[in-house]
Amino acid sequence: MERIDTTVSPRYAQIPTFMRLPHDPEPRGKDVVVIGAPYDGGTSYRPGARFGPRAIRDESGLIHGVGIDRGPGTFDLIDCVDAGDIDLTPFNMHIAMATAQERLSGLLSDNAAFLMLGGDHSLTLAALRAVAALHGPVAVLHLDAHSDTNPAFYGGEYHHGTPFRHAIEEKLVDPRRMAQIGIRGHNPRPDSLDYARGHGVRIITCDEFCSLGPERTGELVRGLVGEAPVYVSVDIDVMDPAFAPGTGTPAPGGLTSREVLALLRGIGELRPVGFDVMEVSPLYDHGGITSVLATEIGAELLYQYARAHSRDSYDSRDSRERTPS
Ligand SMILES: [Mn+2]
Repeated sequence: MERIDTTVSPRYAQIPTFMRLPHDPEPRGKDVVVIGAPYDGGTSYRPGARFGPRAIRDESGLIHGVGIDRGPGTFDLIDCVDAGDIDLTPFNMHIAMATAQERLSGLLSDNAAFLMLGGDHSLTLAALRAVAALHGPVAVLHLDAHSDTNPAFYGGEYHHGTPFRHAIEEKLVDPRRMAQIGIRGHNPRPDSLDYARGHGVRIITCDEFCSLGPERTGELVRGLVGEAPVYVSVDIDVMDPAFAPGTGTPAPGGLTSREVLALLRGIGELRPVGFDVMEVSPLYDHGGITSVLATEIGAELLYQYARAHSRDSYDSRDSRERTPS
């Protein structure tokens, strides 16, 4: 199966898969499988993230996967497909989480990695359970306005503000190799960040990020993560609502899309083993700004995976192309 050829079919035509990748519900031997997780049963405020994967796919026809001055395109380097969506019940979170974990584990037994398109952030716990079963406790690069290490709310132990607390408790992640970037705004309690910091998580608040800049933040992350397998989780609300209004819990004063994309460009120096882009709620979007950005982030993550995992071939190809013959 091939990607839809954009020189033949206009980018707004055909049934939308992510970046016009082939639809393959039973992928085998792929580098990265894109998988939608339409679910918002864990949201605490604005709903609508269940419509995220569709909106992201809709906008993603725009993206070629070949960046300016970047050498080969993403899909010249790695083999990717869109496996469609996980069928998650909207009525029972425990069933939904188990379904997500089973599907993601299944993908990892036959393929190297996945890119999950959310869906609310509660599902990242299911993703980390699947990833840790294969790789052991992973390093984490978590971009978010919120630390998502809250306690239970309204009697609910699992919701979109808790996945990383459970991940630490279940030893799915190594908190000393975990960076949370972009944290800001309002928290339920003055001590809301104590849990993460107390476990050794490096919180780089939005203010700290702005004084460090993406490059020095990237160095800091590289020092923290090293060669460990790293899971990258992007909550779209890490961006300022000016860039990403379509989300469940917007927090003004956030990062710009340029800053986030610049930061993500360092992932190719790490050893990424899985990705997600979460919390896109098209109901609150305007002109598709948030979905377009989520698309761009997903495309960047795939490219960085290609860079990280085909470093030798990439570097040789790249230098060959630059050498005048
Ligand atoms: Mn989050």
